[in-house]
Amino acid sequence: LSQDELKKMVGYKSVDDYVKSGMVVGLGTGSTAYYAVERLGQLLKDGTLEDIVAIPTSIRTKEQAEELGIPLVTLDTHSKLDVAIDGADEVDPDLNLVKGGGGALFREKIVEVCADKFIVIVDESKLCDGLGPGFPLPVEIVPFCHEHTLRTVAALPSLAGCKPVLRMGSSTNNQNDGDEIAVTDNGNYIVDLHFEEPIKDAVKAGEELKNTVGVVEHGLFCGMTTAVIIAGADGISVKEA
Ligand code: DER
Repeated sequence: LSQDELKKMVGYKSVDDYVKSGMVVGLGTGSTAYYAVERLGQLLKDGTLEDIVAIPTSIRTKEQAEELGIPLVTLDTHSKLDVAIDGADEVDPDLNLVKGGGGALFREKIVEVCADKFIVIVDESKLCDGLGPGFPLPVEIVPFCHEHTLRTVAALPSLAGCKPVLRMGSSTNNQNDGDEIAVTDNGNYIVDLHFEEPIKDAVKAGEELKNTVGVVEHGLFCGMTTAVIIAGADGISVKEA
């Protein structure tokens, strides 16, 4: 099975297993979450699901959901969600995550912290023993004096040894494929922190990042995951927190 087929499997299963009629559903961002949104659109269209409202975590997810006719609301009218479904860039054994590879980490986190259940959908390539080396940690920062904030973040004790790279080109991936600074849906910049060794204490690192003036949000999603649906060569497995 290709990686894309694995992503489709977990995307569809997350909606089949966790979304019921009448729910308020958070819609994640990225190539795996794309399939969960597609499945929700299908089940609404064929009448399997009814009376659903959804909250997108990025402009591109909002556009995909609109095309599928999924009724959309925002946190302003719906501060409590029944379930949110999203992908991840890395999942450690405690189900802590690195997210933000697609540049949507702020809107993802503000939505997903409001969900009773947060279901993470990944192919097995995202599993790791420790967060950091497998995928650089995205941190959203304000544009004002961003070099100063980049240096300040890189010097944080819990992030010792990281190499900060200001994301260039498209904000939706960290390929740095352009000569313009990438800008998020919220008008901010992203610094991707590259690590040789795993982050020792992800919770502490997250706290230090949030306490740094100039940092809007970071891609460490700790203690938020309800369950991870993992598609691998030998089938689908579910790990619950
Ligand atoms: O940017 C994000 O947070 C995405 O959810 C990312 O973590 C996973 O994207 P993928 O499903 O395309 O790998």
